[in-house]
Amino acid sequence: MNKWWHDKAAYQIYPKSFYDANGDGIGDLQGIISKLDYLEELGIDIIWISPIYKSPFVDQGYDISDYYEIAPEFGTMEDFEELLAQAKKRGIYIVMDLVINHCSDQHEWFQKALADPEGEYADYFYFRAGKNGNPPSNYRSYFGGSCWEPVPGTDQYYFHAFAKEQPDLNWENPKMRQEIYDMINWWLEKGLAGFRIDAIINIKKDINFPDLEPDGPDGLVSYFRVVEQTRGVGQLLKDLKNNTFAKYDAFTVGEVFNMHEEELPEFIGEDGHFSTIFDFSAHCLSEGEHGWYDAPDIDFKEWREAIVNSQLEVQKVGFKANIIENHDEPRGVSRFLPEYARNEAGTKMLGTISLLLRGIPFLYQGQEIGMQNCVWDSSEEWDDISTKDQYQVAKAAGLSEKEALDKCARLSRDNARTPMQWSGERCAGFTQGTPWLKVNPNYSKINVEKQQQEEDSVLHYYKKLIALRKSEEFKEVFTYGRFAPAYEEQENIMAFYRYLDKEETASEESVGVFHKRQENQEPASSRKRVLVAANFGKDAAELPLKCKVKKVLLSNLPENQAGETLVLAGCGTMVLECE
Ligand code: TEU
Ligand code: CA
Repeated sequence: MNKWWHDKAAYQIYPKSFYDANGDGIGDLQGIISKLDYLEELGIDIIWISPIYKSPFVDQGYDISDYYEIAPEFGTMEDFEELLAQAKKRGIYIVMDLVINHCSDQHEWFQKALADPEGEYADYFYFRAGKNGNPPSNYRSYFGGSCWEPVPGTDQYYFHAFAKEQPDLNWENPKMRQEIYDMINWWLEKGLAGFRIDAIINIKKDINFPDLEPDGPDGLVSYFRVVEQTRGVGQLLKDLKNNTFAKYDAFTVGEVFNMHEEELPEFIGEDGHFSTIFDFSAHCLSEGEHGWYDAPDIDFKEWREAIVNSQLEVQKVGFKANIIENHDEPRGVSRFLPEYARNEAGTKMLGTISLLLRGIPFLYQGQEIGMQNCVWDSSEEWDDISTKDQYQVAKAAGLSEKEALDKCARLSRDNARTPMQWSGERCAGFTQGTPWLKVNPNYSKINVEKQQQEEDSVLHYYKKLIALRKSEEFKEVFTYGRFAPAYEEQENIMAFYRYLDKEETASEESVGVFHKRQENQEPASSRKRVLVAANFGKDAAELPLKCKVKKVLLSNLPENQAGETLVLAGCGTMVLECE
């Protein structure tokens, strides 16, 4: 069945770094409101805003101390309601971040739990006695150290998968669940379109917390491994959906890592737990065995294969949300493009692939101008809790300070969190005050104002790309059209067809009738067919054309040509309508 969000383009805002309207160095809600016209012009339909709830900001708002309050750093509830109304006027939907695996240790529930370990709020969390002076189990939290934090003056510990200031909520407790459901419904009543759901796979625990085989010299095992072995999250997710999202036809996008692949239909099928989940298959390629310090660089062929495989699997079932980057990931241009391609042409090429894949495109703030990783001169410049931990891990593994800095700079979450580059003015026009995080020094070259003036800028290209995807003529093929990889035998080419079969109606296609794996299938009887091709190589490539070109829909370089053959300049990309 077709859904209202299938053909939408989404944009993630990291509020702290988007735009500071009052000069305190921190982005805010009024800042977002003042940029709505910009987003509308870009062609954005859905905005996901990273957490804006009250928080001590140990993990930049992913540690919520009051789910019903707006953080004063960002503004007031009135500002938020104004944002909703202003967005609505422009036909833009607002999606908030839902962080319900854990809350802040400053949340009233946790404070009450600490004050009365026998009381009802203790059961909102996981408190357990230690084992012979050790924590209850040997799990390493995502941000380093044990998952168990001792409660002073007792033999008890509490569980946290992330920072110790982010105690995990006990999802086995129906009372706790009901409080969360009430909160979600309260926000949906306000007129939210839905939620991006944080770290949700973690909510299911094996409440016996068995020790597992250690995977590091600290004698601990990554919590990632623990989650892999945990079953039964589905029941919790069903309950969550039925009590909340389902009643509002809300759009939900799950942040789901290490799901069991066979569960994909349960997650995003017709009646799935979520509308969609992010596709992290390319991002997972740079997972290090022990941390960021031993993380491999991206290899083009592996990257292509990861995306192709994911597309082929997902289209049998539903839609994933496609991203190049987000607030936890380095900038895509610096990560997925070879060095020679980290320029305007390469940036456009990467954007073309990402936005025309089958799925819901999510842009991250600054992606539309091709923002890149920052140059970090010292570890002191970092704010992010995860980066700081990874830096320590790297040094503990024997890397020098310089080596550890370089390794962590590649993957630091702060790369995506540097302030949005609005102009060539002081602090990239982000703030009149002192920005809370370093501004990327390349802002004089890469900024919105400059790109608005240049006709063939990355920004204008992104506008065209989104407009093409949403155009009356091509909306159907880009939304519901099948994906079939092309030119996989070519060294440096990432290419695919999107096509609509003659017999099928769009709605049949959307429910996932693609049972067979369509490897390199040349669509013979399509009623609409588009070829998207990109040359990630340095030199030009000439490819045989297997279809007759009806129209060039997009091209990033004047040297690209589509005639008898397809000629793509180095970092060239073209979008062609085929006969
Ligand atoms: O991220 C969940 C997640 O799995 C991350 O730990 C990811 O692996 C990590 O960022 C890599 O360094 C979500 C949020 O997106 C993230 O910003 C939060 O820090 C985290 O949850 C805790 O809420
Ligand atoms: Ca501000």
